[in-house]
Amino acid sequence: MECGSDAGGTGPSGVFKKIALVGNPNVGKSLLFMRLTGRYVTVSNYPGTTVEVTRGTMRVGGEEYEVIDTPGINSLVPQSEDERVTRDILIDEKPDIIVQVADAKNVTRTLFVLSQLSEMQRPTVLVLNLIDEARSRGIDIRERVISDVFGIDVVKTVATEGTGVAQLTKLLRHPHTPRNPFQAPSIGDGGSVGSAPVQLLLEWSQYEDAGALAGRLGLNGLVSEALGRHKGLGRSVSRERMAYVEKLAPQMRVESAPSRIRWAELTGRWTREPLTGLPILAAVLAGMYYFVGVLGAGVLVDAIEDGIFGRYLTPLLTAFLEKWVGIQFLTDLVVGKYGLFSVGLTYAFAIVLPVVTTFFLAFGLLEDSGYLPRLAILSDRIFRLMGLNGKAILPMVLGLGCDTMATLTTRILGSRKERMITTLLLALGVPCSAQLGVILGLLGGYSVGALVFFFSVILLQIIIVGTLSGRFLPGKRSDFIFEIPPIRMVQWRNILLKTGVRVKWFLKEAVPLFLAGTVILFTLDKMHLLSGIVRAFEPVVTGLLGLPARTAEVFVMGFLRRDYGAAGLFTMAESGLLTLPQILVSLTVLTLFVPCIANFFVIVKEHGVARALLVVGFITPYAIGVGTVLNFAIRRLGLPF
Ligand SMILES: Nc1nc2c(ncn2[C@@H]2O[C@H](COP(=O)(O)OP(=O)(O)OP(=O)(O)O)[C@@H](O)[C@H]2O)c(=O)[nH]1
Ligand SMILES: [Mg+2]
Repeated sequence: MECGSDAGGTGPSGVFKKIALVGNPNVGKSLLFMRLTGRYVTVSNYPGTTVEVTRGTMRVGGEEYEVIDTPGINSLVPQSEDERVTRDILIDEKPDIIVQVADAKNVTRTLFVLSQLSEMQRPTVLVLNLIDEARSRGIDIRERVISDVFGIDVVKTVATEGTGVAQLTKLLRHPHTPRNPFQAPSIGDGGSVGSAPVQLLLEWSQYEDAGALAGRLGLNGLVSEALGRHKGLGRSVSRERMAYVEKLAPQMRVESAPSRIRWAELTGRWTREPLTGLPILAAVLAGMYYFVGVLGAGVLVDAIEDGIFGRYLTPLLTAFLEKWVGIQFLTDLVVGKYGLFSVGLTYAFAIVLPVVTTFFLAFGLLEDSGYLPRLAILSDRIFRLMGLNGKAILPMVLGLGCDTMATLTTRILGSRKERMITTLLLALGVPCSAQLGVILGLLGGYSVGALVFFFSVILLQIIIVGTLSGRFLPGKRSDFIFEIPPIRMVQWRNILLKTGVRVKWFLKEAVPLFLAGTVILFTLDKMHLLSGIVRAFEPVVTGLLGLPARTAEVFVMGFLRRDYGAAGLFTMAESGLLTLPQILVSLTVLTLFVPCIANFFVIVKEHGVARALLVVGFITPYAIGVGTVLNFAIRRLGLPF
């Protein structure tokens, strides 16, 4: 369901001791998790890759441990849903060892989290990762000083190369409980109740019931009393902690001149300035189009669909069934008009598979280079119109990979309103990888003008619905705080691995639904119900949308999965059943149309049944409305290209 993510594994039995990997976003926690446990998790170059917990196991000194990979945090005081997950693991699962993974380039952020973690009083090891990047920027960390101040072991690693991982495993045998050197001046000594994290509890009390949190930590009444005494000091404690850390950081870092010109930094800057950023964006989109639309949906689909399937597999299978089996019903079921092989498997393997494979390869490259989050800065102004901020671009762009996964990623957004709007816009207007590939292939075959026209119509809907919901939905916009990752040399191994996992997920997820859809169509057709359904939809499909009545079948397919519907349109267009205006209208309706089943269930999981039904209840008539307007507009005014 989660589109190639690794979430949902039950993990070990819970009898093992636990190690939690915790730290700032995008510092290499998941990569380190893979190195330690051998279990696959998604690794990408942007904050918010991990929004759910994954568990694996590793051996430390002959003993088995459960290792937990957590979402990144900027602070132990959560500002979004994913940060809360991590904080709650620390409170409720009381890990036996905390491994803080940190970005060696950013000592201040590292120390801020470390100073909060040290109040939890669990054995802790600090991993300074990304040492290679720190070195090339001339930053050296005096790990001995950190080790002395906090009383814990510190190890330097380069997770991409595995450097330092063996050393870390060794240190895990005897981890030390940190000392907490930070005393908030506004509380002074009066706040200390043994080793209880009173300061941290006060910080939490700004947003939550600190008494309840203390209870979950198993702390006694003395703590509640201390909290009562210092009520309202949470904000001062946070401020003082920051000031403390900022004073401490320079003692722990030595900076020299960077070792070489940072081309990556320059490119990174160019991608963010509108003057250079927009042409770069156009180039990226064109590259995507050639790779996915022309190579994937054109060359590869032709080779597989017409070549392998059309010339060899289908005729061979048909001949075999006719000659050796000789049961007409069976022949129809396998290779007929709604045959499991001729439609279900052909759509999946000959049309959608080449498209998703090329898409995921290209997308992996964009993810790991660090390009995607840069779009956040370019688009901040537009998103502000919609009651969001640029941070929302990340789930929106990830939706191009898979709307289901992207809906989960909305957890990185700061407010409930932002999550709801983004979820709605994802379900409404963001075509997922398979569908997008088919669209590129289909429209690209006509002209670039057709593509630009189509995406303008869709973007316009996103902006209209986004702006209206931004204005009328209750709630607020959160601040735009978003760490933009550096442009990085990509690791091809990671991209290939990620693509492999995603393609496998696609096959597991989509093929059964493609087959089920085909069986439904086959049965309806055999029972002579299909023509009835097509007729029932005729007023809408033919009357309002100006499409051939048979397109109703495609929309029925689209209910199951939008890419299944898109593949249906693709074959209809191939057989010359649709004109260009009809292709544009049908693709628009299908794109705006109901989210796929998996996406629907994730919306239910994240926002409840009522809101999920509301989303669908709004989107379906809206999609038909836009299709209708488009149909009449094109008829009246013609196409603008
Ligand atoms: N150069 C270099 N890149 C690294 C290193 N460790 C991780 N990376 C890259 O950093 C990026 C982030 O890695 P992840 O493992 O996804 O980071 P994370 O901490 O799990 O991120 P979130 O789940 O978003 O909090 C990826 O592009 C990695 O390839 C390292 O030591 N050196
Ligand atoms: Mg991660």
